[in-house]
Amino acid sequence: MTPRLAPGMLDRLPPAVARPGHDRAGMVSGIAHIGVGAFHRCHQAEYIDDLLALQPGPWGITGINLRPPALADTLGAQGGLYTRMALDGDRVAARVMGSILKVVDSQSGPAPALQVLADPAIRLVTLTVTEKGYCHRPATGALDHDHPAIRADLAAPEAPRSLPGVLVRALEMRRAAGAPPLTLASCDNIPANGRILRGVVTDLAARRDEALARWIEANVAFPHSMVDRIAPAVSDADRDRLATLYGYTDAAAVVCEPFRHWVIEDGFAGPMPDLASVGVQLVADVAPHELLKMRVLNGAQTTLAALGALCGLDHTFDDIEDPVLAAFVSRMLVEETLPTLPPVPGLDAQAYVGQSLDRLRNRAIRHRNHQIATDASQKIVQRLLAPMAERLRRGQPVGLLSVAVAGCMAYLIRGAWRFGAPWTPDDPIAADVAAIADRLGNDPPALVRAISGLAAIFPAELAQTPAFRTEVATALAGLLGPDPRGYLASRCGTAAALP
Ligand code: CS2
Repeated sequence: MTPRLAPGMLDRLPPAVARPGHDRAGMVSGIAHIGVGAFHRCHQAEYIDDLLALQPGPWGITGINLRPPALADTLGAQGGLYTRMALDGDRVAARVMGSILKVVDSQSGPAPALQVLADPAIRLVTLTVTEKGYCHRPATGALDHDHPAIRADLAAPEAPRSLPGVLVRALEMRRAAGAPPLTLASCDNIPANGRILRGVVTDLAARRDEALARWIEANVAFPHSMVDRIAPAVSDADRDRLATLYGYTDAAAVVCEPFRHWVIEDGFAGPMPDLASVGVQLVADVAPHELLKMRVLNGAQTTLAALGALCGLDHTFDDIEDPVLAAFVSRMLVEETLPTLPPVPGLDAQAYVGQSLDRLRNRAIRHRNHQIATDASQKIVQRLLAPMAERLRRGQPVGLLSVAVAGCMAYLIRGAWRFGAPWTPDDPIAADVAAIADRLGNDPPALVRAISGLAAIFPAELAQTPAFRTEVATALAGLLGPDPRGYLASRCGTAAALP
């Protein structure tokens, strides 16, 4: 039988698999991470593994999941070990990571998570809980007071269900125990993630206890960060490939591209791991880095996912190989997105567009359009709507960004059409859009008016701008028509390139 990855196997790994460069025996955990999904394993946990190899310190990670999946049977059964396969064309760089010391499942109640988070030995909590986890309203960034989990947490603060509720309760416990200051670092791909986290935590705390909110202000840091690495969902084929190549099985394996990047605001509470020594950029202002990444790389991914799905394509690399989609997204980024971006010191923005599109061409990264289109409503705010709003304020054209936004609407509408729905969208506004599409049928101007009236997503300033509504409605009519690809070609001057 093929053996399964376990601590006892570290000395017997095949030479092609790199192993942790540190001794796991004396590891101590000073970091807790909430949301131990593929991204964390490919990103923060790898940087920390590098750090532990370079300089021993109390920075082992305790991984916590507040939502499914359970970790006990995968990472837990492997002593926290897992294999990261960085894929580039035919090349595989496999490495077993040893930075996760233990994992804690807290899906059926907050107690296990609170026990870890309240431990004074924990000095840094990192989080990847997806956009929805913050219980905020994407259009404003503020805590959503009507969110059912937030209401429940205000009614029963000692048994919180939401992420902000769990953090506030943990901070309350730390305060009562006289624990040292703490850094809470959001590593989610949401704009101004540190500010949003600070906002939802302090707002919820203040609603319960003003003194607790003041203690949090004085004792907790919420650095803002930009994180980057493409890490699609792992498939059975990936796990099978690992077993075939290396002769062991790994239920917690992850795959990603070779590229990685982490920029974090230099503002922590108390001692911190020396992240700069492993290539993390510590800066005073993360915003320019974040805007560039979200509007260019993520903007391209969301645009391609929606338009690619409408054109019957499956993966990002299929989309970008299509000359029409590639020409469209590149023109959109260069002509409309780039002029909205503040300069990033030492970086050539045009070259960044080229590098981002090249990353999306990596055929070994099987990132499904439907995966990226999941929760698109939460993502378009920063990826597409924010640059559009800026351009409209300056009186600049938004024809290409409108096509991308219309693509996201068309993705939800086509998924909602009762007969012959090609896919089932997974999005917090999917039910609202389905009700709108049922009521209005194929009437693009009315659809755009109704969908952009969803105030949690579309800022009123944008939704009420006539140029926004007419441009998006024109594009929506084209994309809901019989030939979305032909329509795209007509919008970006590539008709001649059509086969
Ligand atoms: C993707 C991101 O699923 C998505 O929304 O756009 O996960 C993307 O791959 C990462 O942000 C890359 O750093």
